[in-house]
Amino acid sequence: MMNRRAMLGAGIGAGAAALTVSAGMAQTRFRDLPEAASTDSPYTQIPPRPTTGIEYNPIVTLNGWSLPYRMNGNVKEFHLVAEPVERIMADGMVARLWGYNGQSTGPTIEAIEGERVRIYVTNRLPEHTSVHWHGLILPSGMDGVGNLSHPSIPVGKTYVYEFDLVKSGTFMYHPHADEMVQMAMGMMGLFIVHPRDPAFMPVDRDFGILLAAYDIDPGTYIPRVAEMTDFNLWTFNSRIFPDIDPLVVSKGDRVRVRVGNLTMTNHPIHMHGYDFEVTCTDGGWVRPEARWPEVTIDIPVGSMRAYEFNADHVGDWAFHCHKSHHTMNAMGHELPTFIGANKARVTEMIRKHQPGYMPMGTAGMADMGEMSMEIPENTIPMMTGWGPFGPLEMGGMFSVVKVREGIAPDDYSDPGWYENPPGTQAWEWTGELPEHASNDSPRTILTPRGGNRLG
Ligand SMILES: [Cu+2]
Repeated sequence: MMNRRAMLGAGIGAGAAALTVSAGMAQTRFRDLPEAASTDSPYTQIPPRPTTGIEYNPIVTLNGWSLPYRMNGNVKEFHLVAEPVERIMADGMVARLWGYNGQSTGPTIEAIEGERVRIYVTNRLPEHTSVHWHGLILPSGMDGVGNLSHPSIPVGKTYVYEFDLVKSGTFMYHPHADEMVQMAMGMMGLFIVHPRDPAFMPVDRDFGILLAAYDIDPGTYIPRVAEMTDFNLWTFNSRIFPDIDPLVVSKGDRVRVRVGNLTMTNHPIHMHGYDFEVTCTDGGWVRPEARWPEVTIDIPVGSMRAYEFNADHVGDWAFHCHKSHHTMNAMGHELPTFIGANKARVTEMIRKHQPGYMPMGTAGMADMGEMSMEIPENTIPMMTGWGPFGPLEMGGMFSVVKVREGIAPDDYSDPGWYENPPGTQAWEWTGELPEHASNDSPRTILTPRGGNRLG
């Protein structure tokens, strides 16, 4: 197990190795494999900031972590282990997946533009694999398409990939061997290359999310790998709401959110409270004159989008996929519609045999968010998770961006729910306007032109 302190230790160790090399002791080159770090924690682990060499702001992988490295001469070395893992998708639900170094999604690989990386990949799966470095520019034989770029990595063997990072940006890694199965089982990770010039596109907070979809029947543990469209678990980094960590931000921060999609459908990722611009794709940085404002970024299949915003608006802002079925957990899609149906008589009849029977869905399905129905073990209700005022009726690809004043630079701990200042929260109409609803608000200076005015 690798806790945050151990991560820091690994980072400091790596820094010390780099220091040794720069002191002219390159003859102490390692000839053994780098240690394969592993974690069983599904919580966000904040990577340490670099202590030597080029400065960069590490990415925070939501409910994930960054792979420790060591310097071997001037080469940055990583050790990825492809293996079966257990992922706690939410409290009360474990998925038996395939991943890397103890987790699915795998750890984020972080390096710097201009560096040479050497990535040892050990295959502990029951079948061959390979690793494709999605979006990176590299020699053909390093591209990781099994039996096209190089022989697939047999069970029990370690292969070495080595290449120069010729550009900075937002990339991914995933198998290109029995791809349908291996990606449906959760094999994927982020690969972030930081700019060599720390003054290029700097941000205060940088979040990383990979979208993954699974089809795990209620009461079971292993994804149905042949499913093409009807998935029932829509995840950020193989984690589902209500147990996806919030994106914690300090007011005034420049924030980047990088989202990659390795599911079988597109995901329109929507963030409330802000407008923003895509600044990077897996093809590279977007020139300023080529950007346009958005509030929802569609992430196509097999693509990455990074967007940025200035965190000027404090509050709790929903952040989610806008496909409403993707903010649900363990959903069956054969549910009949009962809206408007009168179930009184049938309820009476069923209760003779099953006294606890609850008729549902006759006024919509929101009642499912509140009731705790009996569900199979290892299954999370379809909509769950509570906010400060009641159930959120959400699951799946949903989290909250929490913007507050004065959060310390490396603090990502949950600040709790936002308390709306007096007069800034929707209120119940009781027949007259309260005092705070002044008609002399300076905001009304901007009178709309044209129609749409009532009376
Ligand atoms: Cu979606």
